[in-house]
Amino acid sequence: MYTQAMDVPDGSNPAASAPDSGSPQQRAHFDATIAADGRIEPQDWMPEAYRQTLLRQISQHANSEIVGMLPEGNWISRAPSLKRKAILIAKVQDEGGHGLYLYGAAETLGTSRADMIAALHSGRAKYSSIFNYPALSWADVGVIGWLVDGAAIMNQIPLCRCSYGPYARAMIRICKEESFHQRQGFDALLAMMRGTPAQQAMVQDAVNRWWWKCLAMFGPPDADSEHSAQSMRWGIKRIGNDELRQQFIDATVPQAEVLGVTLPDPELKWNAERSHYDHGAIDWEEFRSTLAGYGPCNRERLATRVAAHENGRWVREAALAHARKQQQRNTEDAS
Ligand code: FAQ
Repeated sequence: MYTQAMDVPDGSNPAASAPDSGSPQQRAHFDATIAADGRIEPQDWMPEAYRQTLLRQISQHANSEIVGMLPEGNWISRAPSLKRKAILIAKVQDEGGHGLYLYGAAETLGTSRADMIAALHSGRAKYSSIFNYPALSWADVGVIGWLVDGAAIMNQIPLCRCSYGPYARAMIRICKEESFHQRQGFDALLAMMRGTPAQQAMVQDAVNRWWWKCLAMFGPPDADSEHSAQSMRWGIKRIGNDELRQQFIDATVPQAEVLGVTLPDPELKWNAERSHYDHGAIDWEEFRSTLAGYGPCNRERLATRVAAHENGRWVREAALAHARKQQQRNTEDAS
């Protein structure tokens, strides 16, 4: 179990219970820590808006990890070989683990995992737009690894330097695992691209369907990004949405060339003056509509998640009953 080495007892986080009531010394300590690029820890005083921003982002991130298990999870029983199946099972389990580390990090801000899960299931909390699209073929599983995990890593590496210690530490471990995820996706696609024309066509079709959605994962353009400027001042986000998107495009084009696939953007071309690839316009209307609940799989994803939670209720209850018995026995033995 990932822990945050907190020295505040069970959920009674002083930062959460005393919003913005910080003394001048506490405020000065917070400002100085941020200015010196230090880390804020759960027991430190923090402004309420900082705490809320972190809670929002970390819980959305945790939700994305566990909803992100679903498109690939659908393919475990249909993986084309034992080796690919074993790799996919490990990857999907990793995503569940990432959810746990992140819910753990968010809990240090004074909320509970049960509340965050309830917010996700009721539709009050967001998760990444990317998981509202279907994984139609085995090539989609490879593309999710190569492009979705590739975009996730690009976004998450700077979060390893987030000013909030528990989030930064969780991200270090997550990024190591995401790197394996990205490589396995690329490897699966490479095998298909060295295969038959039908397999190659399957990969190209998957790339065509996922490319633009992956670019939207980085969030709206900086000019429309509600939270970026303040999050950057607080050292929560280190790099803006547009710059990360550009870094992802620049890193991915040469990989697409190695694979032998065409990225579905006729305007994609190297700009020597900028030392970056120029690219076409992203359909932000489609992005907003997906966020509003009208993507192709929004309903299905939430329904599956809620059903999984309900079906697992007896396991949670049994585990709690076992823990209670264990505790009782320990108390009896001690007395
Ligand atoms: N989807 O002002 P900004 C993964 C929302 S993990 C949905 O720019 P911010 C691993 C945003 O929340 C993928 N909503 O917001 C994996 C805000 O709404 P709010 C997840 C989005 O927070 C791989 C509003 O728009 N990664 O893939 C999206 O400063 C394979 C305004 O936006 C993370 O969560 C979106 N794409 O920047 C698992 C990384 N973009 O809250 C399984 C951590 C924006 O006001 C398989 N998060 N919104 O209602 C972040 O870095 C940031 O939160 C951003 C958004 C960059 C996502």
